[in-house]
Amino acid sequence: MDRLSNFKRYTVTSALPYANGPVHIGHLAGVYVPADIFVRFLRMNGEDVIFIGGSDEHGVPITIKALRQGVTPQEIVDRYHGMIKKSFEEFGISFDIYSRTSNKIHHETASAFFKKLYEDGKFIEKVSQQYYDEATGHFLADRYITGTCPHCGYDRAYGDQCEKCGTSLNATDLIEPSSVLSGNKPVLRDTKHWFLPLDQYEPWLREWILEGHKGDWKANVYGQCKSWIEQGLQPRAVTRDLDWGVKVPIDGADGKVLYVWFDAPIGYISATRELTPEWEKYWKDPETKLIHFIGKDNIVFHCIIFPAMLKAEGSYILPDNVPANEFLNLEGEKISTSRNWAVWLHEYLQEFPGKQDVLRYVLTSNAPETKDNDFTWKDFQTRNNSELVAILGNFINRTVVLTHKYFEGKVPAAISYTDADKAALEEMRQFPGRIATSLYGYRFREALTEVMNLARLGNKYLTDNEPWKKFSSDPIRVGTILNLSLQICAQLAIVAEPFLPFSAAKIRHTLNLPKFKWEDAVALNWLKEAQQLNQPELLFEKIEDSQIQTQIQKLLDTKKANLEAQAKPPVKPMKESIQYDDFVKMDIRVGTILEAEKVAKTDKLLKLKIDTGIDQRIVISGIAKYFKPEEIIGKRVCVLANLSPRKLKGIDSQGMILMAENPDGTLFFVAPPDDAMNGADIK
Ligand code: B3M
Ligand code: ZN
Repeated sequence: MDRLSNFKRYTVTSALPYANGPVHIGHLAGVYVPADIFVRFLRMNGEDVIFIGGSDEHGVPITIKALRQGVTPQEIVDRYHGMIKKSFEEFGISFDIYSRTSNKIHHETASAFFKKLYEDGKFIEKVSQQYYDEATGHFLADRYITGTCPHCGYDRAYGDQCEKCGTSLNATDLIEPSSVLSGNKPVLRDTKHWFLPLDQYEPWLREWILEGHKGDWKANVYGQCKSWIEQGLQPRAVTRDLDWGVKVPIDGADGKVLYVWFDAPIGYISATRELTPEWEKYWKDPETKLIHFIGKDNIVFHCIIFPAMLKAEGSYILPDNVPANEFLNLEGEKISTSRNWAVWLHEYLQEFPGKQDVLRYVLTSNAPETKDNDFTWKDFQTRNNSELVAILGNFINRTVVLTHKYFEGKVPAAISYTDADKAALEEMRQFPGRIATSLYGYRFREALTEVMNLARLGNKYLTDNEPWKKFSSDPIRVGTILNLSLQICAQLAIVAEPFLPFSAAKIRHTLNLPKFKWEDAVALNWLKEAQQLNQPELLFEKIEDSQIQTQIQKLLDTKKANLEAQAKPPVKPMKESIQYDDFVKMDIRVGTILEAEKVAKTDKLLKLKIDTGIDQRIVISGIAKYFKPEEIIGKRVCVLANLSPRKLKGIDSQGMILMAENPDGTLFFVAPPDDAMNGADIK
């Protein structure tokens, strides 16, 4: 067991969620609830532990969202960072710090890290060809480019990763790439970047992971690392041509920032620096155990790339374990922020106020620890009603109510134990150790099952002994039965604390107990004779079919909305912003089409004679595929009048007609209002 190895302290990190949307049950189940259980457990053991979290505020998902909404990336991250932080607080995720990567301290830390590697000659500098969108003038990094995954054929893979098969990609690997900005096929252009030569770290990674962590890292994590290493590692660019992120801190790198996956994990270090001046002992002392809680799509970054960065830097410790989870699906489908297929934490709390522990419970007992799992509302209801209410809540409530009924709420004495009592006590002694073993092995579901088994033991003990039938004939025996039952309640308050912190606090309050250490859980004598109990608090309540039906209906509505949205092709993203002066340079007039005819030898062009109010002039327009000449004579139009004349098929075209194009390609004249005269100035 891990505990036997000599560690003085723990640094526990949890993936930094992108601040481009609120957090949902998938985040909680995959990363934050298991990390929180682990940390609460370590704290109860008196360990020196820090629990690090924060928002990842760089990266293309954020700039794309900003672009789509026509706001700045800073506005996006400000909006979501606050929301995410609040959700974590509300669910009792007990971070020692929840920071953010747009902080100054992070920019400084990431910059210095890059600089050190740069000065130590750890990078290779390469001019390479990267996709460039000629229409918008951008290099297309990562998610700015989509195409078909060369590994699995998924047709919406991104330039950095295929979300279907999980493979990490370079944009040039994509088949049929297209720009997210314009939809155009991008071209290759030269650009200089800095690469971490992962290939050079391969022998070391083999030894450190494939030999050193065989059997101790989870099979899903080890397996992914193995397949990565065996596919052969390539140098990886750690900079990007973008303007949102940590600026590359060297000369000649204008317009370039650190790749988000270079800066984000350094965010764990920055947050620790922000938390404590003693940050170095949490990152540089070999007696510190570093553990990263993440989801499976982050494995390569935390097991291969970040460790290679830390190794290259030279003064840091490496992760001791990376207990990554698989994915949680929702009602049989992949959770998706963009399709709104999720249970959002802030909405859950509006609909199930005070029920944080219910969700923590359901997500842990159904955690995707070894394979993808499914969250269903039916299962949520069943686990609440037949486990939390019927087993845990019921046992504690019955015991406390009976103590109030027979002994005025004072803990009765245990006078003499029967053999069955002794067996129950012996069983109780086993639980804390068993639960701890599961927790040290990152098997949180198994650990929680044991907690519930302790409550089952309590229920069975009460049912077997039937104190309610014996009080008039043998109150002394009833006292012993309730004393023992109350000790089980107290033990539950201790061992449930990492999993169900809100309920554990209620149980402690009912029993009038302080917060105990984990080692106290084997003592079995927390409650002293005649100690006064409080009235029982409501721990869990039944969830009705109608509540579940509401949730299911909400998902059906989402599905319907998605289908409707799918039928509509997406609106083109906005172009880059311009100045007012750029706009007023255009002279746009209301006009009328007087004559229209096809231009000979083309099937695209129409020759139009237009009355612009200023003059009558010829405009050649590429609309022949959409309109017949005879249909448009007399049409009122808007004309860009001061566009320099251009020769098309030997004819001088003097201006341009404004058209509106739907995402599906259908085309319309921009029609001026009836009252506007020819020559009216559009502004
Ligand atoms: N923001 C990706 C994610 O949310 C990324 C994690 C960073 S951890 C350093 O899945
Ligand atoms: Zn793929």
